[in-house]
Amino acid sequence: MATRSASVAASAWAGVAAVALGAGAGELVAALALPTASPIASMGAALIDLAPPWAKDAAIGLFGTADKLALIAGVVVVLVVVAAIAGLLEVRVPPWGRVLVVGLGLVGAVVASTRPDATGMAWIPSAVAGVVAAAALGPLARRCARAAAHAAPFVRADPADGNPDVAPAAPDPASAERGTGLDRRGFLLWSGVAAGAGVIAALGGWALQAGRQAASAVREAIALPRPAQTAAPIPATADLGIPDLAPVITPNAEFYRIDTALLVPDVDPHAWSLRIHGMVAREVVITWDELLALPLQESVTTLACVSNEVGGTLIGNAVWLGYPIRELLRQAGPDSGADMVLSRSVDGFTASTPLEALTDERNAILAVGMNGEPLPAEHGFPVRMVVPGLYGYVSATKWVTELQVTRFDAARAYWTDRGWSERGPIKLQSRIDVPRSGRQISAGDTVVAGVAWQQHVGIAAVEVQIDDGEWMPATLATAISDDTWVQWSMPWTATTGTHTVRCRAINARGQTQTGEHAPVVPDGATGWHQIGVTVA
Ligand SMILES: Nc1nc2c(c(=O)[nH]1)N[C@H]1C(S)=C(S)[C@@H](COP(=O)(O)O)O[C@H]1N2
Ligand SMILES: [Mo]
Repeated sequence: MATRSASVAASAWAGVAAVALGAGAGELVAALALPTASPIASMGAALIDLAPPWAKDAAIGLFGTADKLALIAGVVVVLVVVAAIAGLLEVRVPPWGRVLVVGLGLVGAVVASTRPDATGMAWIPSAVAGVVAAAALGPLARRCARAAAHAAPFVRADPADGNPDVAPAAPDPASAERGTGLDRRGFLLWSGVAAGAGVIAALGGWALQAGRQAASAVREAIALPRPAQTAAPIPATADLGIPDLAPVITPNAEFYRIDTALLVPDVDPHAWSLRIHGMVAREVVITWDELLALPLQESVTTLACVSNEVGGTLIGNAVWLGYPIRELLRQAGPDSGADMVLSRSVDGFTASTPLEALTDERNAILAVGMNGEPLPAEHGFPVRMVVPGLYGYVSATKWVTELQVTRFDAARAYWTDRGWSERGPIKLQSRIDVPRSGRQISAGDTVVAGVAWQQHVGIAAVEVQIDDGEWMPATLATAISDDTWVQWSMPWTATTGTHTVRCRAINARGQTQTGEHAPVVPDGATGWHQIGVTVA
């Protein structure tokens, strides 16, 4: 009798330990990669939405400001109950416990991916939770069953063994004790490890999230100073307003993101400083407050990634607020022998920028603002570099903390050590956005449109070719400046059938974009963007 009831508690505990491990794994995955998809938090949020108003009021009345915590606790209690049931099922009628646990993960996945702020991958943490819990539940339940079996008053015969001497033998109380003790201890050990790891993972994930929220609160509290020098207003004619055509200014939320940071660096601006050193007459150190006190300038610069394939989307255009790097370098006084600045970020990434690009007349800046707000964390908060005319990997260091004035023959940057060119001037490129590649359109009057760029050189014209016809001139929108991309469009009377549409740009120096294909490695792709269109 005693063993029976002990095994009810033990089976339930097996379920709780397995689900704790799974939930912890799910919370950690969410914290690391998908911050809005925490399985427990999304279930809690869904409960709030489902709860009738009186229940919400009652909960707030009961728990006061701790209502969020109470909600999480409520979800945890429900999880513990379901987990205990899963444990009982798995010990007695496998695999039903695992089925229940996987079902629980599925419910979590559905809830997380139907939250208003859900991303396409929001189901992953809950799926991970369900799979990990199920994988742990199987072995834990078997150990639990074994411990209970050995604790039974008679040693059962192994049917495959069939040794007549063993089966009916009276139990040796000492050995039964020993077996029970070992099995029980093994079960307790493994279930304890599972539950402990789960709790630690969940708490670690939550701590990480809390830290990140604190960082974003710091960012939100920042009021950037007004620019001492504003950018010229963006001409209304810079954006053709064509649906599906990339807007001339890329909203921050849509701006491409490329970096080597597994976790977005969390930099406290008040602890931040930038040090300019190396081949200089005197070191310069500037703090956040000192930087913000300088006369900041607005500039519009298009940023592009060297890994952008022909027709790719690793490019964006923003209004930046920052201070000219030129001025800071002047204070430091570079040696005449220096020809490169190695910028370093808080996470160790480095970029090699020609000294000239940082000292000539262009808008090479230490940026603090992007499209009217402090830099988003993933775009380099609190300070990054923006340099017109160079690919990001040799110029656009995010979370920048150091500028080392040096020489190309004396130092190498992060990507240079990995097969990429030490210099990365932007290549002349153009892209077709409309019609979307592979999209079917209807015959008749339509429009072909896209963007073209070669920052700090400028675009003079764009031409379009339908099938193997003549190259025809597109109309350019008003360029914001030579440092930005420019939209273009061309009317097209589309005839039924399938067509190939190509584009190429001509830069302000009169050079035509080459049709010769080059891969992105080592210094940027070339070739004409071409799309297939079906006209019905
Ligand atoms: N610290 C740091 N800065 C970095 C990188 C990086 O990996 N780490 N990547 C660079 C590259 S390759 C590009 S294309 C741009 C991209 O900037 P974005 O993510 O703001 O679009 O950042 C640059 N700055
Ligand atoms: Mo890049």
